[in-house]
Amino acid sequence: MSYRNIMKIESLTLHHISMPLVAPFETSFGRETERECAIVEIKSEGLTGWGECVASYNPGYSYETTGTAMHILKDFIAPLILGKDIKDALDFQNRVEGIRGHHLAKAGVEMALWDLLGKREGKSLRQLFGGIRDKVEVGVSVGIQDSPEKLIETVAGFVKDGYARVKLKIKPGKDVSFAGAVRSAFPDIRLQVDANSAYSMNDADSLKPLDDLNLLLIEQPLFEDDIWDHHKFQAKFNTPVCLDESIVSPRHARYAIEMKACKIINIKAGRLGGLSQGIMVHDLCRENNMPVWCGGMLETGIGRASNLALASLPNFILPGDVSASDRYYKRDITNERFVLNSDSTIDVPTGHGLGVTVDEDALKSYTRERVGM
Ligand code: OSB
Ligand code: MG
Repeated sequence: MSYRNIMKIESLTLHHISMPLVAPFETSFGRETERECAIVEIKSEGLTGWGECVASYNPGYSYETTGTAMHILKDFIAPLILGKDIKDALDFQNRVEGIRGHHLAKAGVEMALWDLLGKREGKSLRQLFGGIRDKVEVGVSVGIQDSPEKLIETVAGFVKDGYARVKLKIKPGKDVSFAGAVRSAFPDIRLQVDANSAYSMNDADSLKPLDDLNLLLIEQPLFEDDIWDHHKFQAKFNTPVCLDESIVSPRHARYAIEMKACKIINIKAGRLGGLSQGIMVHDLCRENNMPVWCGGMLETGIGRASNLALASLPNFILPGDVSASDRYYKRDITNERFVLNSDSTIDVPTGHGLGVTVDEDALKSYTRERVGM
């Protein structure tokens, strides 16, 4: 990581946007047809940095929502950085340390600061992070469908598109039989499931048949704030447990490693409070021989660019939930669109900073509220 430059923060603009998804996305906590987020725009010495706060309209994945994030960004984070000289991501983290939680809000600003840093230094985020890959392996996260037949049909479409790894969202009643049907239809595909905290330890026995489906991992079966029961769950399963929601800081990653609560961690910079924290979790897992992969939050081209840069680090061993732009949006807010290569990879951006430019007309057309400071 680079911690050299000083940036005078001259203005901060928040764009609360809502974008139609190409298809509804259903998880154990709800169904989305529109994706909301807050885009952060920071101006400093003639440059503009962009960031994406991935909080969505409802508190289903995280307690944060786009609404709470707008509030925390405007009333608490902005005053700590406006008109100030910010050295780097860690300097920013120190300044916002007194704000408890609200990691998604913090991460949106940290991303914009990285974009500015890269633009100032003439380097890509990948270069600033020390990433080793120019393209990263990716998969697709498939929402819950009405029937196993519909799920197989949806998965078949993505396999045809070239995705070599598929993640199935599961919930009670749509788990073992749905995943089993996909496994039978696609015996060789790399397959994994994500429960988004829909179960408790009482369900472990009924989920046990998942162990026979040759899955890469079972993601976040239990409560979003739990680590200990995941240890007990992991002890019952041969399939690696992967934690998403439960790992909200490098400290929590250490707890999970020490408690043997999982064998894999899904890294999302938003959930952890910023890209710097994502890199720390990556480094900690690497030292402990625990593979990681890059999670997704249905990002726009801005967040997608940052995920690709992060996933270029060496211990991102499993394919990420970073699919091509056309899997999410007909019209994105970046001029650049990300496409799937024939080997199920996506190229890591090479331009300065995030390496993407914003389509201001598209941004405006999706904006519900704009707050300039
Ligand atoms: O748990 O990984 C998750 C989307 C929203 C909230 C939580 C999750 C997800 C995904 C989508 O799985 C991954 C993607 O961006 O394609
Ligand atoms: Mg998840």
